[in-house]
Amino acid sequence: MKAVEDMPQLYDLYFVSSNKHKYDETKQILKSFGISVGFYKYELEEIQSSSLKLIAAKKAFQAFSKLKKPIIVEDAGLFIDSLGGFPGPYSSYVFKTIGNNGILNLLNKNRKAKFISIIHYCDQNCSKHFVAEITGKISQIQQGKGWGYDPIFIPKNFKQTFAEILDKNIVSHRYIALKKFTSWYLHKKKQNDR
Ligand code: ITT
Repeated sequence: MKAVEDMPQLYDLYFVSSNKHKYDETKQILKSFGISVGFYKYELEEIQSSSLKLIAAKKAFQAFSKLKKPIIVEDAGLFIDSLGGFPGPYSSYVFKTIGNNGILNLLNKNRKAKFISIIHYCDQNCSKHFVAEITGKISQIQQGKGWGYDPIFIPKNFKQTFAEILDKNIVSHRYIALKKFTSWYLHKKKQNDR
């Protein structure tokens, strides 16, 4: 188990992940909703499943049982229409193996794709998930310097990839899922504070 970033400050909520890019985006998005979130960098075991929801739920239970504090985890994936939804739940492995050029080499005319994000919250009393997706298409070549699939994903109504646009954190799958989480979480906090 690695150290918590930003210690010694303690947070009411932690994002547990091995992926610092996801944390950086989550931190920025939640900050815009007035929520502070700490980072617990941890390699969560990812079960083999075709269901992002199930993968996210298992990650959340692992994370909570390690940290014993309110946590969120995320399972995200890129789903490409002409590849029957591939890489989907295998997005992390596929990125590490064939990468963006490997994906580009598999595609022909139909380039429709979507990103899905599942944010899963867990504390000692409660377990809840929030789902979001953003549709778009895969670019012809890699464009821009971003992490993961950002240089090849062009969201609907945009001409540039996630790696090139400044607005990623106000339109992305992660933003939409975290926005849903936020309205639930703030309501729950208000009720608990009464
Ligand atoms: P944790 O499970 O430890 O949180 P991970 O990197 O495995 O980290 P995911 O399973 O959620 O996270 O995501 C799978 C992969 O999908 C991720 O490694 C990236 O390559 C890609 N990905 C997810 N969201 C992305 C985004 O917003 N932009 C670009 N690529 C993304």
